[in-house]
Amino acid sequence: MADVIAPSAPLAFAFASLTAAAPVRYDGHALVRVWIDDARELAALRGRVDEIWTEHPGRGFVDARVRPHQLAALRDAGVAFELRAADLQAGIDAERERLRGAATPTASTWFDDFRDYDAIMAQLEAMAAAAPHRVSVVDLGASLEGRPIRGLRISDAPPGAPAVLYSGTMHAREWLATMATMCVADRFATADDTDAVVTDLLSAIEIWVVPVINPDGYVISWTEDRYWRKNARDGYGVDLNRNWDYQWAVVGASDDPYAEDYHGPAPFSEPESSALRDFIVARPQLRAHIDFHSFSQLVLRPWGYDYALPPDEATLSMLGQQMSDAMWDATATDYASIHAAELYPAAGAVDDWGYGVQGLMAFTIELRGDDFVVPPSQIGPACDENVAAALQLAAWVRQRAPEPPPEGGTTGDAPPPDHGGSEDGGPVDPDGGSDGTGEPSDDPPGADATPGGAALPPGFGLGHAQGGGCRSAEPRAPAWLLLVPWWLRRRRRQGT
Ligand code: 0X9
Ligand code: ZN
Repeated sequence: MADVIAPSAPLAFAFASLTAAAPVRYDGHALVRVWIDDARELAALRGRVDEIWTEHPGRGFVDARVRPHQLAALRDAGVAFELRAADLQAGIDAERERLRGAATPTASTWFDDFRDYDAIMAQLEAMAAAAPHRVSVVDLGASLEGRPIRGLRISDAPPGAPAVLYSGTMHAREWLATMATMCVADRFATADDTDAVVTDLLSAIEIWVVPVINPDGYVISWTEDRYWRKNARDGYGVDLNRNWDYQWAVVGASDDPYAEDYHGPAPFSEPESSALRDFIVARPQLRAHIDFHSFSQLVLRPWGYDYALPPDEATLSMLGQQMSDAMWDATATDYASIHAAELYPAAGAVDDWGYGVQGLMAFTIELRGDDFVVPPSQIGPACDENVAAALQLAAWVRQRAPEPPPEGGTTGDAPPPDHGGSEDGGPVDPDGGSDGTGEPSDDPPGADATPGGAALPPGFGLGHAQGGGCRSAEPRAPAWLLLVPWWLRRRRRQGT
């Protein structure tokens, strides 16, 4: 997986959340990097490790967490590996110690380190209080344990203007993704008149940000088990990114409640996924979505449940590559733009539902890093590159939005609520057709669609191959230009 799943792993996790007193420990658990040549080798490795954390399409390195006896067994079996971390608990302890000693953050130090659920909720309130004309708090509902799932609307445009959604923390332990989502909110919420790019975006479109979709899981990862991934369902948890009602459970998801990719008893069985679904359905003005995860440095686009090309492949691949290019321009960090299924086929994720049912240009971005525990020095660059991606996608929505009324003019009617980013976007049949026959749709959602349903072999690398062509298709604002005003303001705030 970015974090994939050994079926044997999660008993420790289940036990952990039932016994809230002592946090789960990972003493002697190691992080190993193993070179994999093919799917057969990957399957063999799965049986030898506790949990695979990163996977890449085709040949390449796989990072896995192993228990002490598994490390010894790998050595005995002559498996060649690189020991990346000998004791994961040491990293967890150091992080906990650092966070315990941290001073209460101020406005200028808020992004200097990771923040817990309460701090994030308070920061959302603070952002709204600081710019009430532009920023408002929205409640999507409550988690299983009753915590609010909260977000922001950031816009100067009339309600119902074309909109983009940025979300994070579907998976609890992916703290860098939480912070990057907050950075996106901060970039939009704190823009002043000198920030022409964001000011223009906000004049015409709505920005919605939901940084913590899985509040209970996030709290568990702070208090009980640093590597908790799922929600808090009955001590074992449901993987919220396998719980969406599009090709639910067909592949890459487990029916074992103790598996890390447990899909739940039914689609939308969980209040957290249902809350985000209801939020999206109630806002037909949404055109595009990024769900932030970590880690593997990837821009993933539909489909994730199958290697078939989506009807809007041309648009999705162009946008994915534009975001990848913007990220490279921001920090010289390479995020490969690929189909989600190329990482590994997995169904029931929010991106496939967002695109397949709602017609959104829906992406999953897997952030940088080689562990879920990363030094806080990673927050700045992760923010820079992901804010660049977020602005890139927003610019695409902006290009299709009606011009805002002139200063002092009437606001006019809200734009018509059509679905999706592409002009005639709409629901896509799970089988690739709109008539239930399983045939490719005659009437695909995207104006620039390629034929749907063409099966591709795994690891075909289309994202890379097609990427260059996108640049000429749609001009892209240079990422460094987009980041300049923010960087200037940040320096001002920090007094440097
Ligand atoms: O497996 C996931 O849910 C995501 N990776 S993670 O390591 N953060 O868990 C990737 C989801 C990609 N989208 C689809 N497969 N549809
Ligand atoms: Zn994730």
